[in-house]
Amino acid sequence: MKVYTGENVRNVVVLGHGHAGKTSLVSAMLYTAGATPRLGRVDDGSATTDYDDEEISRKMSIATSLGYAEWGQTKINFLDTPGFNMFVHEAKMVLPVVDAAVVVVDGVAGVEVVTERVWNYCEEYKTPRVVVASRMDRDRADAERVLETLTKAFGRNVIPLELPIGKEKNLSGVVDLVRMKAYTYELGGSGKGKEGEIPAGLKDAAQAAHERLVELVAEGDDGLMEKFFDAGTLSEEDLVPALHNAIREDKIFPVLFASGLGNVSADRLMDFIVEFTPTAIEHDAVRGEVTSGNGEPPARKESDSEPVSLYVFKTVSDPFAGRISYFKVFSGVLKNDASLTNFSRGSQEKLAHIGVMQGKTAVPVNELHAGDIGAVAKLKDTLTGDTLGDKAAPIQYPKVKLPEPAITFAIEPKTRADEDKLGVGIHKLMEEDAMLRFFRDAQTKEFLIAGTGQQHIEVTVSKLKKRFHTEVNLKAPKVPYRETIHGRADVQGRHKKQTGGHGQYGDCKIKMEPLPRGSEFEFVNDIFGGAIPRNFIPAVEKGIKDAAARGYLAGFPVVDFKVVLYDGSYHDVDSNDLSFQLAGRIAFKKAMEQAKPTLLEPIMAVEITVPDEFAGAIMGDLNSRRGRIQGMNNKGGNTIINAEVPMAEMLTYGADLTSMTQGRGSFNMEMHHYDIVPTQLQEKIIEKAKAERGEVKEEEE
Ligand SMILES: Nc1nc2c(ncn2[C@@H]2O[C@H](COP(=O)(O)OP(=O)(O)O)[C@@H](O)[C@H]2O)c(=O)[nH]1
Ligand SMILES: [Mg+2]
Repeated sequence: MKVYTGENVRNVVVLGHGHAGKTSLVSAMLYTAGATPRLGRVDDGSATTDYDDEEISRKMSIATSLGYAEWGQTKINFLDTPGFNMFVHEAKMVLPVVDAAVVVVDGVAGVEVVTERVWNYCEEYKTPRVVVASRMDRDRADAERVLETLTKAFGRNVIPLELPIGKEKNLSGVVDLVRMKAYTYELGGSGKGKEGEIPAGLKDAAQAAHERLVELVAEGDDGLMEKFFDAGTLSEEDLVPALHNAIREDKIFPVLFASGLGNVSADRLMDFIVEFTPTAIEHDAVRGEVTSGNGEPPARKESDSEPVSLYVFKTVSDPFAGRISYFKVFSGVLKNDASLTNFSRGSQEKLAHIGVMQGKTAVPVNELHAGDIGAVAKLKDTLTGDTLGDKAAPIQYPKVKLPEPAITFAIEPKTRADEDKLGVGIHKLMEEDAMLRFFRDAQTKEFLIAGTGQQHIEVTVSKLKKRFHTEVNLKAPKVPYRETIHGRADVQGRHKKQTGGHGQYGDCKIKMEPLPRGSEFEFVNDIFGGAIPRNFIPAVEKGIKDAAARGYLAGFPVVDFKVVLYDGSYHDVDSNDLSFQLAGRIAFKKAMEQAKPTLLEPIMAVEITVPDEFAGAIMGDLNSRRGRIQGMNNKGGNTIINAEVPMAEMLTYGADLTSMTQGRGSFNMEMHHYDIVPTQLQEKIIEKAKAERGEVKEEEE
């Protein structure tokens, strides 16, 4: 393969709502550029960038994958991302390594929920954007309406650079509004357009749109404004570079039209990317994070002449090839077989067999220059987010911040053999999936798996089965209830066993009182005059703590209470540590009887985003889940609801929200605080917990 230097590379992320046509559009470009022998299709599993088993069987992108097109002198690296709520963090994770974003919208629906989400990601990373309305060959595709939804959501700087020729299944091409030429295609053809004159019926509309474009470009540039006033228009020589700059500076967001499946205008889109989006090295220096001291963070220019450095933005765990690390060369030239330092972990790595990815296939290369993207297999301990480079010039590029997982399930291996394999499989999957968590709940002792939503967890379970031959069952997690007290108590706990031989004797008097939420446990020693010898006092405390951990009402840990030990007695011979532990335990139980015990439940802070039309139904539903609405905001057609809801009511919320909003809602939640369970619910929870525990009653001491 040819060697490309940064000015001849473009790194382009393809983003947008699920089913907008992203993967098909990438396939169309790859085919048109001659990278694939046939036009890959999502529907028959032949799309280059949807190659994973899960993606093929679900007909949707789940992870970001890469492909490249060699177009003229330029190599365009495409990063095809998933557009479903649950997987859209995959898109966010690649923003630090791209030069531009192709935001794909559906020609019928226009802007949708995830379109806005990814647009905001681009704002955060100041990524230049071009919008492509694809699937323009579908029934009811409508360029006017798509443009309306775009300007409504993102403002008047979203402006068409093309007009479609023909509608729906008669879509036959596009008019280029920069150079005022027409390009026509055969639906399902080679993707290479035939240049010609603008059809007579479109001339006026094209002229008007051209003038609007020229005005908008002139507005953003004082020098051009004068020329524009003098001449009433701008020449191509003035318009093209000004437009390039305006796009790079996020002042103008151009809109193009296409059909991925019909392969209309794929060549125009690649021409556009080459001409109008920034090259891979047309940036300010990339800043590292401060690693030591308090000076300026180190920075690197994206240039071949700087020391080599690269940032790993993705990891794939392939059952055959092992771990594959995807990276961007931010500076210097990476040679095959290089030995680099992993600055994030302080280890050395050998990069044998570097390559570039065409879907699932790695194409070997000898070197990669600053700005380019590549992949390498079998790094020892490099993970996503790590920076590697020349030992002499350490730097660490910032990692992408992701939200916390929204949903948790309990995960149970089906057999003993599955149990042995589960940990290994899940940890491999976690290497490639930044939003997957696996842990054991200290209180309920269950293994838990957390992710962005039900489907995310289902995909994980399916990967465990196919890749690691491990089968599991999923269940709603147990709610980690707790117990506490409302009232006070003053009791004596005495343990006495003095029949023959060596006896046991311990005796304590304690007061118990509630503490504010979150205080856990406090123990005060108020013994004067040696009623209990000093060395036995920790034993009393331990007895109480152990008993509290086992619970009183239903076996949940007792929290937020204070114990004052104020009196007791002992026996010179028979008293020992164990006796005082048992005395403490007995005292605790007696105190609980008096102190009005009650159950506490975890309350989650929940943030839900839904299109406005669903807001009413969602609020009503939250009410029925004992939720308390904390706030509501509107943003571009979406309502964001903040609420506090008991965890017990949210165990299946992912699936419920999907069915209530036709998949258009998303949510996030995290533990917020513990609160008292309403009395009418307590009895049920206690009975259920006792039944689960098999009601083993401790024998009375
Ligand atoms: N009619 C038509 N269908 C398309 C077009 N592009 C994609 N599709 C279909 O729309 C569905 C979603 O396409 P896909 O490329 O997977 O969308 P993505 O989720 O944005 O990657 C698939 O069934 C495609 O065959 C198009 O240009 N025209
Ligand atoms: Mg896709």
